Amino acid sequence: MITLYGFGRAFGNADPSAFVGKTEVLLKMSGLPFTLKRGNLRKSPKGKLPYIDDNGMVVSDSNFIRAYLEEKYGIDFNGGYSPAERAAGLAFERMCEDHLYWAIVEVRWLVEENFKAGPAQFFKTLPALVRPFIVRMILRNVKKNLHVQGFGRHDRADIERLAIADIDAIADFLGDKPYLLGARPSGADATVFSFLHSAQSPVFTGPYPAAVNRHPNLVAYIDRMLATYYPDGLART
Ligand SMILES: N[C@@H](CCC(=O)N[C@@H](CS)C(=O)NCC(=O)O)C(=O)O
Repeated sequence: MITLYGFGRAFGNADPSAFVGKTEVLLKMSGLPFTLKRGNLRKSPKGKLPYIDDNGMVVSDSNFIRAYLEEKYGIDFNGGYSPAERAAGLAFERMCEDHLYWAIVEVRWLVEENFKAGPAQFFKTLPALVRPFIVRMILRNVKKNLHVQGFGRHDRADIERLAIADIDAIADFLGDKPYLLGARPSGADATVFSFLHSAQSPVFTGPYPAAVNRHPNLVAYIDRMLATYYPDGLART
């Protein structure tokens, strides 16, 4: 039995981390039995979530989890698409994971009301005495990461322009196809759906929910993915 370690349901999404949400969809696509558990960053081999434990075999990072499922269980996430189509899918995945992701981090962690409505919840269980100190330290780290990545050097309006261009590009590429690459879902949908659903979360103020919702094809796509992979809703299974 495979156990997927994530952060748990939150913000109307499968997980506050779109990487965990992506991995959950990949596991659902695979048809393999799995359970979800709350992970501990200190126990994660790479200090991040998600990771899986498959009868003692621990694999971290959504991309390596996908590769593991392909190699160990012969799961085909390619959806029968051509190499060129899959290459386009991979480019959109990378755009979500390494570009759009950082705008989502910025709006959730550095906009005060969003931080209070969202990430602050993660620290509720810390003793009140040390909580402000730890929160300040973590926020400093988030800012440092954004600076190193580059988005932290732009003002918010410019970050928003970059991220909205990503969302618009996904909408343009999706067009009237049911799934990113065509009539059938593929591994790229696990990623693109999960990041769009994160951007769409109404818990957070800012332009991203509207940037998703003004594209009827993206809204329909998210709803289609939810209906397919979460037919019982997002209650914890
Ligand atoms: N490349 C990784 C990225 C995973 C990742 O960035 N996870 C974040 C949550 S979105 C995390 O665990 N961050 C905790 C930390 O950096 O301390 C993957 O594809 O799984």
